[in-house]
Amino acid sequence: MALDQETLDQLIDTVQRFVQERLIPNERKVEELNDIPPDIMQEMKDLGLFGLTIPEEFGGMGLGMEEEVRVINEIGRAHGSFRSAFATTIGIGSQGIVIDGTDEQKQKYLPRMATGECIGSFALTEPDSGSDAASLRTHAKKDGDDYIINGSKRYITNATRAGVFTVMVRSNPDEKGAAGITAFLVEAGTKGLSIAKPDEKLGHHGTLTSDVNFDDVRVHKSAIVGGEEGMGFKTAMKVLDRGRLHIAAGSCGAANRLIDECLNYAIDRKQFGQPIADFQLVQGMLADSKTELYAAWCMVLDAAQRRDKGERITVEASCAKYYATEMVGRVADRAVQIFGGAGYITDYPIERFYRDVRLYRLYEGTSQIQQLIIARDMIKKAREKAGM
Ligand code: COS
Repeated sequence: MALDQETLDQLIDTVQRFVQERLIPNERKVEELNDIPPDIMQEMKDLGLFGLTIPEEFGGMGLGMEEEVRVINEIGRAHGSFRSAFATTIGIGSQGIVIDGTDEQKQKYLPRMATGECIGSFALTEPDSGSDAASLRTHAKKDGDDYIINGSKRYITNATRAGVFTVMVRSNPDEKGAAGITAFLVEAGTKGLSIAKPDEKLGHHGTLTSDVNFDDVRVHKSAIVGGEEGMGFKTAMKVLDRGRLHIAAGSCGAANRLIDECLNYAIDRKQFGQPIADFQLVQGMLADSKTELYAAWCMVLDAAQRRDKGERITVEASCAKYYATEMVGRVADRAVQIFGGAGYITDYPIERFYRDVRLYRLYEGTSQIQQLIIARDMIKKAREKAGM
């Protein structure tokens, strides 16, 4: 734990108030603008949200995993795009540098990331490489002390806002798998780097994702994360271990909000002469949502605590992400059911959550990729045990 209990409680309390007083009242504005209102973006920076996980020596709060999931659980109550605006900077866009970066890279980027001045973005996915991340084709050719990068990345969150991208690139054309991949830090504005117009999406309006194209982009070898070629895939996977728990925590936050919305509505709404909360079929839905949320949150906390103890939590992060993101999908579906027609119109936040939480089962590894990671590890261990 980076913070003592009292300081953590104060942080959670501040975030809760910020969510209630600033983020939730501005949710509709995010939908209207398809962007985060500039004053809210500034307030998120002032609160230190862009530095939550950046080590203290570089100006951040240096939160451990448990502390991070507790904060993200609160932020997750609001429109998902508020979280997403700073999530790449505290997560997949900075953690490669935090975990594997050189001292020089940490000094160069982390202090500006912690203040939100430099937004971090993570570029792994490509038009022909999604779940099979190790098959990526964006490539780098060595030219003296430089590398020249060519290729294209897809669905890159915060690309238009980014100051620096962690880009996974094939630096060894003879090595078709994970071992040929190197992570480079490429700054926005570098000649040859272009960002396409943001994608139009089912949900998460206000989160801007785009293609990022590399056309003879020249970077110095000092831009290699950690300075060593061929380590990029492992860096990406380590970053995703943490990122998947973050998404699981955000899913729990969204489920918490949905359940509160359902309770308020069910107590208020009367049919057949009584509040619908008094009908057992509605109670069944409320109870199922509460139970599944409790299970997901226990998984998230356990995995986070294990990571803070130094355990490798690849499997636990996948279990938590898989369960929590599927759980919030079911909770959102029940919420639409409890709200009835009101759950389908934009006057209430339910239809938006229903669309937004669908994304959680896709990014940072689909549910099927999580299943694959979990089962592969089970089978490997069973074979080892059997001496096979
Ligand atoms: N931490 C550290 N190292 C890891 C790791 C982790 N979590 N996961 C894998 N590695 C290492 C492996 O140990 C292996 O190293 P060795 O070759 O030294 O043994 C190497 O990385 C390759 O791993 P693996 O063989 O498991 O790679 P696969 O190509 O089979 O792919 C999956 C593994 C499917 C898990 C990976 O491609 C994946 O996560 N896909 C989904 C991608 C994703 O989440 N995309 C979302 C985009 S980001 S929003």
